[in-house]
Amino acid sequence: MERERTLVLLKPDAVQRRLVGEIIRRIEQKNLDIVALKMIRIDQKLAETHYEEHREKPFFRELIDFITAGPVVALVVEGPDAVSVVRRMMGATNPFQAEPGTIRGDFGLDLTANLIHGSDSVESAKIEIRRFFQPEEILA
Ligand code: D4T
Repeated sequence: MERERTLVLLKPDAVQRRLVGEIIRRIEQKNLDIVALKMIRIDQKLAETHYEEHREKPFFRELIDFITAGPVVALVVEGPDAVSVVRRMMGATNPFQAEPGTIRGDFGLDLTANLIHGSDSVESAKIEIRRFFQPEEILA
């Protein structure tokens, strides 16, 4: 398995619902490495860049309002096949379809407030990690 890095965001609903510890516990329990971590506020500009691919979707405004509404916890997670391992731990985007045992399956009931973001490919992970972290914020 290739060692990969992926960007994880614990969205404002995860912070508000005090699920940060639970979600980080699952990442650690899986034996993935956390190589960077910080709590930030996503501003309008960063939110629109991050969700650029959804600009024309009907839910774009709602998504931007949601992700900028409160602090998020950003992490860089590393390990074998980390991108797809984290995606599988997250569960389906739609929490009604997310399997029990996944983060969204266990804790989510809302399509927009779906607790967690994880990069969807190694290429987008590289771009997203650069978007959220300075190189010196990430463990060598
Ligand atoms: P993110 O990007 O936040 O990790 O989510 P996913 O990768 O799992 O899902 P996505 O890019 O398809 O959707 C981005 C974001 O938009 C929200 N959303 C999605 C929404 O509010 N309404 C909708 O109808 C859809 C499809 C949820 C995640």
